[in-house]
Amino acid sequence: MRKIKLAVISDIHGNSVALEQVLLDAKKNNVDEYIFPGDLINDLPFGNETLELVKNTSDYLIEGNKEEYIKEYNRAHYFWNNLQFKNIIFMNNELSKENQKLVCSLPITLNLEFEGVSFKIAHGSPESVEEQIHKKDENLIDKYTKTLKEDVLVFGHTHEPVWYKRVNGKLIVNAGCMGVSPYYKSMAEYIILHIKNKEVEVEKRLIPYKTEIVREKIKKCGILDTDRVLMSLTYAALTGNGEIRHKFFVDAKNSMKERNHNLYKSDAEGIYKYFKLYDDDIWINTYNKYKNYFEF
Ligand SMILES: [Mn+2]
Repeated sequence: MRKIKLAVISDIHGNSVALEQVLLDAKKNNVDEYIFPGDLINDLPFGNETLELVKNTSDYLIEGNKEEYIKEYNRAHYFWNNLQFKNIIFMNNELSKENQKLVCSLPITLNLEFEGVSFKIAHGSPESVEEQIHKKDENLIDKYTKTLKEDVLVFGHTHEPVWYKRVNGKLIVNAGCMGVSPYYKSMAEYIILHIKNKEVEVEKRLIPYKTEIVREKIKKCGILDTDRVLMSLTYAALTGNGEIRHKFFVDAKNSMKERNHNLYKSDAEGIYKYFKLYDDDIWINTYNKYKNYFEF
């Protein structure tokens, strides 16, 4: 049987600058097939560039929660006034008609087979784009490996560094976060799966790229006129300043608790059900508190 290499590139989040370097690295490594398990676009505003690269590379694409937000915005039956939604609305308006159509028609999961090994590809979990399976979630890992029909489950979404385990006779792989990982500085993470004789080996790859280019593109594209907060938080993550981003969210969450508001609207459906929503004044006040540490 032939040896085959699969690149899995998850959670790009619009970081076309990092994606270019990752694709070059995969090409150098003679990768045969590419799989993109969702969150292709949002939070960085380079969605069209990202989707052009992705479309020209592979047909194995699924949606993440970020694509689901664009879909929901186009269904248009919620209020979209919160500052946190500015980023989604900006991206929706920037997307070409063709890319918007693509984003709104992506499948939720994919079943693939290579050289006799079967794969289930999901964003969050096989049941939901929003569910998170962390490395420590033994019960969830047990549940999904027990019910899995395929040999391998591949997903992302949690933005943890890459991890994988063999449980209940299955291989479960979190492919990490290529575009906005808070665990590295100016580095993009992805994996290459090596398949030979029905065995799968996981290789983590960490690829350097220039965050200064990302910074200049953010300044140029117009997003800062509508959203400085999420851009500052995102840029902090990819430049190794995850600590300040973490402090921001701890503070904002505490402020919400003090007001006795829930971050989720438990009686709502769609985006309001699973989007962590902070009151606008808390969002802005917390940003102002840490402004000196942020890039934008
Ligand atoms: Mn996600």
